[in-house]
Amino acid sequence: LKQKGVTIWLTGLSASGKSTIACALEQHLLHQRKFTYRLDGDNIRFGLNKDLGFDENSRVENIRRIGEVSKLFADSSCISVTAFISPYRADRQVARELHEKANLGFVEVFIDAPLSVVEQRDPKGLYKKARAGEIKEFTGISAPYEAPENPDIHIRTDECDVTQAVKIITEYLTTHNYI
Ligand code: GGZ
Repeated sequence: LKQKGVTIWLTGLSASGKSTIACALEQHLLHQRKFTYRLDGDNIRFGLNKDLGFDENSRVENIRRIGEVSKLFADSSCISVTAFISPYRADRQVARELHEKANLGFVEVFIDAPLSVVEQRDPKGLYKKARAGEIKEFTGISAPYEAPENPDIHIRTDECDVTQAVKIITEYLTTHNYI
């Protein structure tokens, strides 16, 4: 394999566009014959992490395990793409250090959309429920989101579409010799 292992770590609020961009990025890379695997709520929170909820300790443990699993995929020379809110800066830093200690790439991508915009989108009605107090500790409403201060890539999804987002990420991967 010519491929170098790397994790593309997407972070951002619920409904910011992480999953949509992760899916499109995965498709794009697979079409380029790059060995790629996507980790998201569907294959992690319903499987490995189904014992975890959304209180602070659970989120820390959620992200710790995802950091470890994404590292294993990267170690197998895969491009692993993760799409989790990952609200705490320190936890994202732990995931980065895990990769860097193993000489694997780690690219933090801030999927940025203002709270007003994601609340407007509200595709699953979760923000509405959070405002009504029906969901406790909801990120952005009643639980913190610590935005990256120095992300490797910053994508504003209220200003660019999915195709542009994929292009920004793949150009970064090319420039940094990951693909
Ligand atoms: C945030 C929640 C919550 C709470 C359920 N806070 O938009 P979604 O629905 O499909 O994605 C959100 C997902 C967040 O899970 P993560 O594993 O990415 O979170 S973290 O990294 O913080 O551990 C949302 C849904 O789960 N969801 N309750 N209280 N999002």
